[in-house]
Parts: sequence; structure tokens; C-alpha cells
Amino acid sequence: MISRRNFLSVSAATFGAALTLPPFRLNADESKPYQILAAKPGTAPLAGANAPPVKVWAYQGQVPGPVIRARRGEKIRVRLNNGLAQPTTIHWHGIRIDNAMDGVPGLTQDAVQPGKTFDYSFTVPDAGTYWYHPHHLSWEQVARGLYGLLIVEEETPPMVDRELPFVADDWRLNKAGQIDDASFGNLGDWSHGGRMGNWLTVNGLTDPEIPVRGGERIRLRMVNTANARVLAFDFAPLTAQVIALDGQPVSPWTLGAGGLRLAPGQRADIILDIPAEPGAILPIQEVSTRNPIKAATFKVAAGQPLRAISPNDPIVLAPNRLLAAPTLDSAQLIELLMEGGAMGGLRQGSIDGAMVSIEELVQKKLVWAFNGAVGMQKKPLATIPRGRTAVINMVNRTAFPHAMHLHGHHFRVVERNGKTVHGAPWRDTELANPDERVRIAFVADNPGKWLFHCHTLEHTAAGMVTWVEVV
Ligand SMILES: [Cu+2]
Repeated sequence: MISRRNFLSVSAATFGAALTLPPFRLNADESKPYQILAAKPGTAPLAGANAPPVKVWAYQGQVPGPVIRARRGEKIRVRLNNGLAQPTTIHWHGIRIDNAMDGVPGLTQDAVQPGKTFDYSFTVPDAGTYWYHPHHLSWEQVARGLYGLLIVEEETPPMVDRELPFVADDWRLNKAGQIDDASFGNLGDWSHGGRMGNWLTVNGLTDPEIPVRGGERIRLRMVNTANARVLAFDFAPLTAQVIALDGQPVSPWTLGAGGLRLAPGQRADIILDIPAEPGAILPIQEVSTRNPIKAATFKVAAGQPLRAISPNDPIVLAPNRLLAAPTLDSAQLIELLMEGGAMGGLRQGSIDGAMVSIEELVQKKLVWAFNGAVGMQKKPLATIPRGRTAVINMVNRTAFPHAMHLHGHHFRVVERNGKTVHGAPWRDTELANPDERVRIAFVADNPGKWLFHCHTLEHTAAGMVTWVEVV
């Protein structure tokens, strides 16, 4: 009998291409063995066919790591096998997960030592596009290539001819074309905008050429895995419609000029309709800087188009079963003042209640503060009774944007710079720009200890990390 699942694995094996989803699929059945994700050193052809392979750290020897796919409500079972010379964990970014499986060392589990394993087993409550990456020394481990897509399928997905991953990363390569080891931990990066790269890859490749067919409808599963850079992608002249952000459905809209901006950790699902123009070359540009660069290129096959006119099948995704809108009237208000960094004027900071001078903080490379506290504290930012709405008032008094990521929940922006925001999308990562005041609201429905941090990974390491406890 050929079930749909078998068909999917067969098609993966048949295409075998790095650009085709899905390489492997999870077992729903508890009796089946764990899928292995071995984190270990390897090489990847990041810099192109004419450049030497780049030494990376990778899951299962590939960058990005294998795509993990499950249906909504299924159980994912992964055995992390640590083949690195340092401890590691896996965090399942955006999944409203069982707290013990969240992968935060020191908060939800012990870091997995070299040579050891850890079994992750959890159900996925929401359909959508997610990703996984280490949460131990992530500023180095993610930058070296440890990450992959996690896809949770809808019961009734929109009609598309194909799904493609679009995993974007911003690497810092040295003159030899290798990952720039010497600048890991650089205080300048940590106190400014983080480790910005100089080399863009999509799906671990440099400007990959993606063969498509005229008239084809494609769902792009996008994630920004960069440590620090806010990326922006312009699909013009293609028509690109956004159908989900951070895994959660949105009312579809068509991207305009300037394209789509993705902060580190953020995702988007995009529907692309390829024009029926055999032989057309359609570049996707990265436009976050003054010098746009080609991120990837669609090459339309020379032959007969798949169809002459783009399909007009509905693309609206069914909403996930998130709790109803937060009840703001009775919400617990949590203040979060963001300070520090270069030009931030931080004079001192506290660590578990003890004041520390800026000179000493610089020695410790802790240069960012939340409410005056630098780095992970023994006490949570807030304790929230389960089921209550929490509002976090983020006030960015630094000179840099911060992509704030809440674990275990999705939230909505309800106010920006004093103005009420209605109908904002559910997100798990939201950018707070310099001098902005952003209020986010969520129903604290997932018990446990949840990290809340900047997803510029150098900022996390240098102090921008706290946690809330849902009891
Ligand atoms: Cu930040």
C-alpha cells in the first residue's frame, strides 16, 4: 500500500536535490526509532562550485540540516548526537512546546556534553514553518552552520505545485574563504549590531539557480538564520503573496516595493506564481543594504509551461488553534527597558541583585541590560499565572534594533509608540527598533520557564536575555 507518507519519502529520494522538500519525515508512531540529528564538523560548498569547501559544523553533515516534517498534532522524536567538541542543545524555534523539550541549557535541561545524546520528543500543536538550532553558545554554533527547517503540515494546505525551502544565512568568511574564526567573540560585534556577515547563502548555496516551470505555483518556506543581520528579499517582478509569518497564518497580502524584511529567527510563507515565460531568468534580490545582491535565481524551463494562467485557488490558511485574543483589561503588565551597547551610555548593571560597574561588565562582555540587569538572572522577569494575559512593554533605549524572541508562545503587538495596533499577526519574534516602544500581548497558556531574548545571538550572549515563568 502506498500511503501519502510513503509517497512523500519516495519523492524526496527521487528528487534528491538540496532544493526540494522534504529530505526526511518524522515518525508519528511511538514505537518507531528516533531520527538521529548528529551535530558534527564537516564541509559545505557554501561559497560556490569554484571555491574550496567551507569547514562548518552541521547536522547530518549538511547545511542547512535535514528538513524535519510532521503533521499538526504529530509527535516529533529526534535523538541529538553531539559530535562537537563542546556542549550543545537543540531549540525548536516557534514551537509551543513542552517546556522540558525547549532546549535551553540551565533553564530547561543540562547542555548535552560531547559524545553524549539527548532525546527530544514533543507534539507540534500548530501547523507552519519553524526551525531548529542550538541554544548553547548559539552565537558560534549557529554561525558555523547548525540549523534546519521544521515544517508542520496543515490538514488542508493550499494548492501549490511545489514547496521550496528558502533558508537564508549571512556568513562571515575570511580571505581564505573559510568561516572567520578569529572574530568569534569580538567585543565590537557584541556591543554593536552583532556578527554581520559578508557572504549570503540560500539553502547553503551561493545564488542557487532554482529550476521552475512556467505557470508553476510555489510555496516558499523562508527563514532568516543569520546571527544578526535583518535581511530583506525583493521578488519583483514576480507576484509574491505572504500567507504566514513565524508559522502563523495571516490575511494574505501581496509584497510591494522593498520586498519582505525578516529579522533573525523570523519566518515567512510566500506563494509565488511563476509567469508562463519559457526561458525567463527571475532573480530574488537581497535588498537590506544599499547594494542589492542576488540571493537566488529562478530559471523558467524552456519547454511547455505547466499552465498558461496562474491558478486562482484560495491561499488563505486555516488559523491554528491559538487561544483567543489576549484580554488586555486584566493583563499583567511587564516592563522591559532595553539599555546598553555602544552609544548606549550604560554605567552599571546588576547580576542577581549585585551592582557591577561598566568596566567590570566590559571585562565579562556583558554590555546590554534589561531593566538594569545584565544576562541571565536567577529570578524570572515575571511569574505569570497560567491562562492570564501578559503584556510586555518593550522600551528600546539603545542605538540598535533587537529581534525579541519569546519561547513557548506566540504573541501579538498591541501597541507601538503609544498607538494601539489592531489585528497584528501572531509572532514569536518581533523587531523593536531604536527609540521604539512596543507592547506585545500573549496568553500565558504554556506552563514552564520560558526564555525571552534578543535573537541577535551576540546580544543574547552579551546580556539581552531574561525569562518568564508560567505557573
Ligand atoms: Cu539585540
